[in-house]
Amino acid sequence: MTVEFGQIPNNVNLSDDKKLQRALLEWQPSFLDWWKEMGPSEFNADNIYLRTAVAVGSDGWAHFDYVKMPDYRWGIFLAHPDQNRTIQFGDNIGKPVWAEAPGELRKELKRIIVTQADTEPASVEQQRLLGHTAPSLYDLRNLFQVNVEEGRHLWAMVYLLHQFFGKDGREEAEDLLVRRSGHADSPRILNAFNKPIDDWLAFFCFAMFTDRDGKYQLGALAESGFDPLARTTQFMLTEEAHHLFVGETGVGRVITKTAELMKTAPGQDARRAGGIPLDIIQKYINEWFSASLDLFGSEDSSNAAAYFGSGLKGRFNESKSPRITDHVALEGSYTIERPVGGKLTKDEIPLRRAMNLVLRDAYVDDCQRAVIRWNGTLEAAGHPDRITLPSDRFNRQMGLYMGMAYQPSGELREGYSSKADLPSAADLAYVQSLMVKEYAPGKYASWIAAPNKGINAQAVDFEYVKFEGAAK
Ligand code: BYC
Repeated sequence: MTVEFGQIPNNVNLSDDKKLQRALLEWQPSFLDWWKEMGPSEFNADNIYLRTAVAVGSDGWAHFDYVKMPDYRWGIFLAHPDQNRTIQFGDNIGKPVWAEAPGELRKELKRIIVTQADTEPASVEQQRLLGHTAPSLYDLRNLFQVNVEEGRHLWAMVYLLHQFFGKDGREEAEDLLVRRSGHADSPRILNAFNKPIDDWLAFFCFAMFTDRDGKYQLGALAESGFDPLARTTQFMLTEEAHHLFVGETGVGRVITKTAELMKTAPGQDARRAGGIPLDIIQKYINEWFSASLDLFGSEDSSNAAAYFGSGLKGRFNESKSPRITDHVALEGSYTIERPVGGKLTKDEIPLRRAMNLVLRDAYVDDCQRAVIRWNGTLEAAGHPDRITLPSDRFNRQMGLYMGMAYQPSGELREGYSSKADLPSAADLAYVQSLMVKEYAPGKYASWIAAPNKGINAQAVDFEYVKFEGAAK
């Protein structure tokens, strides 16, 4: 059931909980100030065709209407409780799930929630200026949908901090609005969220690869023995699917257009027909895939073992996948390739210590599926070129291969710098030169194909944004 409390739609009985009400009402103005300062610049007066969650059921979570972004109702929704739910993995397997944060796990839980929470406003900050160069109204609307939902996900995490972590939680919630993406003194916690996203190809790669880390991290937290976290992240995942769609189809539409332009452009050079050449697309993929692998943490991690052992963070689909049969994971091992003296040496580590890697493997398979689909487009267009994912050793800033000279092929080459296979200043400048806004309904910029279908069964030339304000 959904209950309105002021402007905060929720299914957490907010109207009965005076203390929580007070805390959230104190935080709300700071959030709105942050949104106005750091959210999409200059579009706050425009009417955007947005999906708003007004309840968790199938009839309520996808309500579409024109909304001005500052009026978006950032609600707090948890998936329905399962009264008989027990912990599904680790040392506490079979015990009832926790309705409160257990004292001995409080520090770790808070750290996981703060890390998750921090990514949500960070991504909005990274994408702040993109609206000015949107390749279509359809894409502009999708950007804003992603932005407001990241805002809602921040609310979801802030609810957990306020409700279960007392004064510490309230302080952390304030700090979430103080750190800034890319700030020299007060940056966001995880590296990928401090990288600039200055053009739409970077945005699509971010939504494809970095948001997809979100899917897997949220999926692992949806298994948590801390029930409020599990239920919060379960509902976040329903919204996350659209973000991944925006990323995967966004990169796909760029490739489709490039393949089309290569057919007619002189020398098959998409650039000469206003498109983005495949080698630049590949470099963007190299950049965002490798940065997103870093988000899984170290391949060999005592933190990951502790989170799994205590029941805080499981594997993706831990309780649902028929392929996972051992939920204690004290006996298995995982063979990693450790770089020793310039060579890769096989090393068996206890399975629990490899939980970041197990989660990452599922992620990489998912990314590979999208790459196969993109390559299908190239094949159908008769082009021999193919997109590939770089090796997991390429361009790493975290873990076993951090700072080493591995090429995208996975080979080590002395003197090699990953810069050679990342977008150069000239590549970035070229892509930037294509970033010109296209705000006429049904029109798409030169470098991207129109989508196959519109949003919520609307046409691709639907007026997804009605301009009222300065941005027009
Ligand atoms: N950058 O044992 P280790 C999303 C730190 S995306 C900087 O290797 P652990 C979204 C780590 O904190 C999903 N520092 O890693 C997407 C630790 O520090 P301490 C976000 C890093 O702890 C798009 C040290 O290195 N959610 O939702 O097993 C748009 C060694 O740690 C990084 C989560 O991440 C890094 N990349 O795993 C919007 C879930 N990686 O303890 C939203 C919550 C590690 O030495 N987070 N470090 O000070 C976690 O579960 C874990 O903290 C991590 C790291 C998976 C991130």
